[in-house]
Amino acid sequence: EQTIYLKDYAPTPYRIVSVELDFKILEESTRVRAQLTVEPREGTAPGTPLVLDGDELKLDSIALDGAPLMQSAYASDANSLTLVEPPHKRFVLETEVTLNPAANTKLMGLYRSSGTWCTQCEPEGFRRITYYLDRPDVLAPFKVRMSAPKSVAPVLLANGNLVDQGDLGEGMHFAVWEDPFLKPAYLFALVAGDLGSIKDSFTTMSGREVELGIYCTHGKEAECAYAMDSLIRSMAWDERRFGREYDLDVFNIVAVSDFNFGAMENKGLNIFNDRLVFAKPETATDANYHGIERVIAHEYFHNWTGNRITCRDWFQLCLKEGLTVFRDQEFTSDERSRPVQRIHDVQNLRTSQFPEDGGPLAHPPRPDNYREINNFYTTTVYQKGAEIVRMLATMLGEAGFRKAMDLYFERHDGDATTIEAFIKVFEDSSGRNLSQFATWYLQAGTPQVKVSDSYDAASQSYTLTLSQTNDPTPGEPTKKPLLIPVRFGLIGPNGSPLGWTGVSGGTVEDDLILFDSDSATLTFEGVANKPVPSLFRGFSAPVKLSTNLSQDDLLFLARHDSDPFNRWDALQTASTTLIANAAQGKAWSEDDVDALRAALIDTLENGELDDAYKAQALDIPAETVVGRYIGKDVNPDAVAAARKGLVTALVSPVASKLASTYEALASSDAYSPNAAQAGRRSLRNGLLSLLTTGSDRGAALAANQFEVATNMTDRYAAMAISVRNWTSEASALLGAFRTRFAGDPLVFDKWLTASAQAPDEDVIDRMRATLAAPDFPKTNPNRLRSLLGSFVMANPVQFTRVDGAGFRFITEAVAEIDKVNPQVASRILTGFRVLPILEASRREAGMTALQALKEQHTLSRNVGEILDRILA
Ligand code: BAL
Ligand code: ZN
Repeated sequence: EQTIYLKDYAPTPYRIVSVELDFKILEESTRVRAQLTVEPREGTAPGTPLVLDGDELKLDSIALDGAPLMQSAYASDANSLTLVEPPHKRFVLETEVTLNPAANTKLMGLYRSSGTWCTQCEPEGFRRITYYLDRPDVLAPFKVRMSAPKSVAPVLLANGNLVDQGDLGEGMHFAVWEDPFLKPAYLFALVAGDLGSIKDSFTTMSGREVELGIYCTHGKEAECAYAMDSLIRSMAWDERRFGREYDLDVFNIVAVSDFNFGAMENKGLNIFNDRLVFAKPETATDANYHGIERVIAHEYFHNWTGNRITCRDWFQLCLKEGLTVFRDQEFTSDERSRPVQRIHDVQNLRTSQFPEDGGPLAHPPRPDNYREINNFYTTTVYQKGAEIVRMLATMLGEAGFRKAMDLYFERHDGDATTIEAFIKVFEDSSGRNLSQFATWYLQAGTPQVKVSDSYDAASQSYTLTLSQTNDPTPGEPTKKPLLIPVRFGLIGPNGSPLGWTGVSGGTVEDDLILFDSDSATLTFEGVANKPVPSLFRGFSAPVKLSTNLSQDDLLFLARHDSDPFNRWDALQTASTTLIANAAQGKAWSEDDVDALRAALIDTLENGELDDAYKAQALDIPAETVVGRYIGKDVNPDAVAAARKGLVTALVSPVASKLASTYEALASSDAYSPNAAQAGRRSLRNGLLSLLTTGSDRGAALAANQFEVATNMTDRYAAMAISVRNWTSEASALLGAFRTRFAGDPLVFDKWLTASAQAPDEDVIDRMRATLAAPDFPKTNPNRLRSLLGSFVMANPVQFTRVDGAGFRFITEAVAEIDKVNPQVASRILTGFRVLPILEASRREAGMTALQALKEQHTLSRNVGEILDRILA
C-alpha cells in the first residue's frame, strides 16, 4: 500500500477555473456529466499530463472543447483519468459517467439512504462521482443542474443558491443551484428525495435575511425544532463572539439515516446523521439534545473555519477541525455552564484522546504521512487540536485571541492554507515567537508533567519544581520539550489565595507559568504561609499531571480551590488513586475513604454549586480511566472489582442520605432540555448509579424509575445503570425497552449501546444473536457503532477477556463489515489500541485475534492500515 507524505506536497499543474455538473437521477442509475474549465498554472511545462482522480468510476464519454477525444489522447481506469497532452491554454473537458447509488454501501460519494439520494465527499468522495482533481487546494465555483422523477424526488437541493427550476414533462423535473463561493470538491453536496421540512429565517448583523431549512423524512418535522433553535443561536453567537456573518441567501440542513460521520459542513447544505437532528423528550436524552446543539453549531461554524478558509492538504485537517471544535466548545460554554462544559470536554479527552495518544495509533495533530486519510479523522486531530487552540487563547487572553482570529479571517479568507500560516497569524498579531509552541501540532504523545514543591517558612519562599517527559510514540523515538502553559494559584491554609512578591527561575505572566524546558525550578518570594498549589487550572494544557500532593491536599483543593475545574479534578484524582492502588493490591485505609466521602457529601450539599457540576463531582472515574492511569499490566477484572469496592465503601454509611436526596430531586415539571433541568436529572441519575453500584437499594429504585419515567433521559439511565451493574432486573428492563420502542431506529441504538455494556459473560453470545438476526440492518453505521463501538470502548471486562472471546467477536465482525463499509470497520478496530497496557495473557489473546484477521481476510486499505499500526 502506498504511503502519502506531507513532504511530497506540490500544487497541481492545472487549475480548475469552473465546474458545471449535470445529474440525471433515475431509480436505476444516475448519469453524471461534468464540464470542467481547466487551465495550466503558471510554470507548468507544455505537454504536462493532467491526471484526474476517480474511484470505482467508468468513463462513458469524453470530449475536449466540444469535440470527442481520440483514444490515444487519454487513458482511464476506475481510479484515474489522464489527458496525455492537454492544450497549453484554457480548455473545457467534458466527461460522462454512470453511477449506481443504491449499491454504494461505503456511503462515500453519491448513495441512497432510505430512498433519498445524498452525498458525502469529505475527504475523497467526490472522485466517486466524477473524475476530478479531488484535493482541498483545488478551488472552483460550482453550478449544478439536477433532474429526477418528481414522484420520488420532489426535493432537489445542492450548494449555494437556487437559480432555476422547472418541469421537464414525463414526470421529471429539474433544479439548478449555483454556489458563488470558490470551494474544494469535498464541500460539494447534492440531495434528492421525498422529504418534509421546517423553515425559519435569520437576519444577519448587516440586515440580510437568510432562509433556513431542515429537511427530513416525512413525519419527523416536529423533531427538528431543537436543531433549528440551535442553528439560529449558533448564527447569532458567531456574529457576537467572532464577528462572523453568514454569506449565502439560504442555509439548508438535511437529516439522513445512513451516514459515516456525525454530520458534514458542505457549503450551504449541511448533511447530518439523523441522530444529531431528531429530538423529542420521549425518545431523546439530555445528552442527545446537547449533542445536537453542539454539532449543529460545529457544522455551522465551519462556514468560516473550514469552508471560506480551508486546508491546503489533508495533513492540515486539524486547521479546520481543531479550531472548529474549540469554537463549538466555546459556544456551548457560553450557552450553558462553562465549568461543566470544560469538565465534559476534558473527560472526553481523557477517555478517548489520551488512550489514542499513548498507544500504537498515536500521531501528531498534524500528521506527516498516511495510507488512508479516513483513518485520521481522530480524536487527536479534533480534540487535541481544540486543546492547542485553547492554549493559544489562554496565552493571548480573550482580547488578544480575538485580535488574532480577526487577522486570520482577514488574511486567509478564500485560501486553502496550513498550520504554519495559522501559527504565523498568531505570531504577527501578538508579537510572540511561537516556534516552540508549534511543536504541539507536530509531535505525538501526551506530555507527563511532574511537580513537587517545598516551602521554607524562615525565608517565606516557596519552590515549585516542574519536569516534563515526552515518551516515544510510533515513528518518534525522541521528543522535544513543549511550551506548556500552566495556569495556577497558591492557596493558603484557610483556603484563601496566597500572593507572592517576586518569582525567579522561569517565565511567569500573572497566573500563568510558561514552562518550556525539560525541567524548571521556580522560586516564589514573599509567600506568607505554606501553600497548596492549584496547577493547570481549567486544564490549561493537555498533559498528565503527577504531583507530591497527599490525599489530604487533594481533598483540601476539592473544598477550597476557586477554580471549579480543579476542584472536580482533585476529587477525580483522589478516587482514581484509591481504585488504582486497590486494583494493584494496595488496599485503601478507612481514613482515606472517610475523608473522600466527606468531601463528596460536602460537594453534594454545597448550596452554591449547580446540579450538573455536582453530578460530575460525584462521578467516580470509569474503569477505562483507571486502567489508563495504571498504564501497564492492567487487569480489567481487578479494576472493576476495586471500583465497585470503593463505591460500596463510600456509599454504605450514607446510602439513606443519598436515597433521600435522590427522591427529593424528582421533578414533575414538564420536560425541557435546558441546562438546569438536565443538570438536575444528571445529578439524580448519578446518585442512582452510586446506589446501584454501591448498595442493595439501587436495583429496585432503577427498576421503578424505568417504569415511571416520563422522558428518555430517566428511562435510559435506569436501564443503562441496571445493565452496567447487571442487576437482577437488568435483563427484563432490556426486554421491556426493546418492546416499548420497537420500530424506532435511534432508540434501538440506545438499546444496542446499553446491551453491549453488560458485564456478564453471556454478553458476547447475546450480541452475536443480535447481529445475526435477519432484520438487523448491517449496512447502517449507527447500528453497528452503537453495538460494537460501545463494546470495545466501554466494556473492558468482556472485550479484553483472557479467553479471547471478546477480541474474536470483534475481529470477526470487522472482517464482515469491512466488505460493506471500510470506514466503519476500521473505526471499530481502533478499540484494540488498548492492548499494550493490558496484562500479558490478554495482550497475547488480542494479538492472536488480530493476526487471524490479517491472515484470513482480504482487507480494505482502511482496516489494513489500522491493523498494521497496532501489530507493529
Ligand atoms: N468535516 C467532517 C465532519 C466534521 O468534522 O464536521
Ligand atoms: Zn468538523
